[in-house]
Amino acid sequence: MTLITDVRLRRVLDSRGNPTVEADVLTESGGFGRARAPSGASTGEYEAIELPVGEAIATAREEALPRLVGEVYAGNQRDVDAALHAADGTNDFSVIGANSAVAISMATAHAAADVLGTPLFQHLGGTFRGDGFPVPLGNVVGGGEHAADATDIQEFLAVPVGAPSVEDAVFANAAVHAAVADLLDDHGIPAGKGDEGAWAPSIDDSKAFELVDEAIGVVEDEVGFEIKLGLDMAAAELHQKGVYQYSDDTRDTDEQIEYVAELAEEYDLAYVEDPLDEDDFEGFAELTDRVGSETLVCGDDLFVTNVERLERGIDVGAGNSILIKPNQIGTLTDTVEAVELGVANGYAPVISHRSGETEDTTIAHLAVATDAPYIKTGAVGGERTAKLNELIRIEQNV
Ligand code: 2PG
Ligand code: MG
Repeated sequence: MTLITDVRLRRVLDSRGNPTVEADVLTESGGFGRARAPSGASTGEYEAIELPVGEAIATAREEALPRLVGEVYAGNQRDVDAALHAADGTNDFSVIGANSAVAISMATAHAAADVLGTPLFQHLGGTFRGDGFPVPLGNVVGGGEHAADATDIQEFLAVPVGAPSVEDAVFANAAVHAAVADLLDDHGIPAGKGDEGAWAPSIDDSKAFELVDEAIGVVEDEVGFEIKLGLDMAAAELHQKGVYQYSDDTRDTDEQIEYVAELAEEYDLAYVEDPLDEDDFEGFAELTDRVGSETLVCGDDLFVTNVERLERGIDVGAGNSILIKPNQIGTLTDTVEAVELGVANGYAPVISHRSGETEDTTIAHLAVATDAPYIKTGAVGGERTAKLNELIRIEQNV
């Protein structure tokens, strides 16, 4: 039986050295699951609420555990997540914290998979899931909220669309990351790394385009398959007083749309995330109209993994892709509902890490379980390779 018999919550470290919530879930038959909440830096205004860790743990113990322990079967994920919602009582998890909620929700899924003796992706995806694997988007140069004194655009991503396997794709992204380092070195440009392990040199966006484009070309020649360029512009962070404020430039909405459309054309962008502010559904729609046949226009801060916001986007044609972050919405059930609504309406789901991460591998399983075409989880660094290496293992074991 999968009746939940214990939930243990504790404070552990994330990759930025901040505290985050870890949950252990135990079941009647000896099942065990463990998961950790990630944490964003460029968080969307409409995300579920991450509470200070001590408060999240205390209120979850008080409000959620009595509704879970001895009450709910770990194998019934919808019941587990409904209990978390009932314990919280708000629509943004502001009482027990989305950080406690997501850790418990994901840990319970791990415990249920353990009871069944099946890998998590199999438990979540079931026997009739597709047999595809997600293309990893690898962050190779970045700035914005993820590094001081670096690019305005938050993430320059390698997108190995032609890779014959996840393993080839993962190594291609690491090779682009290394090739960027060589080029920086050739140009005498020093660079540390940002929160997600991407290079964070003090260069402007146009120089970053030049270097990443060249690095991708070098690696494409080596590996013999196509690698494209993608971006997360995290434009809500640039948007101030009605304009997009770059280091050396200011763009109004029309100019921003024009700028992104030109970039899409010039660099043959496979992917652009959050090219406009998180409230600008119309701007997203206009850009999607212009470039959407060739480029995925993805809403992260725009949709925040929330079906109501996605429905609004679907109504006006804003974007053709949705970023999926379980901690933006708080439970696996809500997360999968956002994926399903997206897929049903032609929005490509991109399962994503956060800038603050742990060694948790749940999103790798979630991406395979939902047959997502893309996963965004960095290129290098232990908390990123935890997911990438798990994808390689899953690919070899199915
Ligand atoms: C994003 C993410 C992850 P953060 O904007 O997509 O890359 O960053 O977790 O800081 O929101
Ligand atoms: Mg983003």
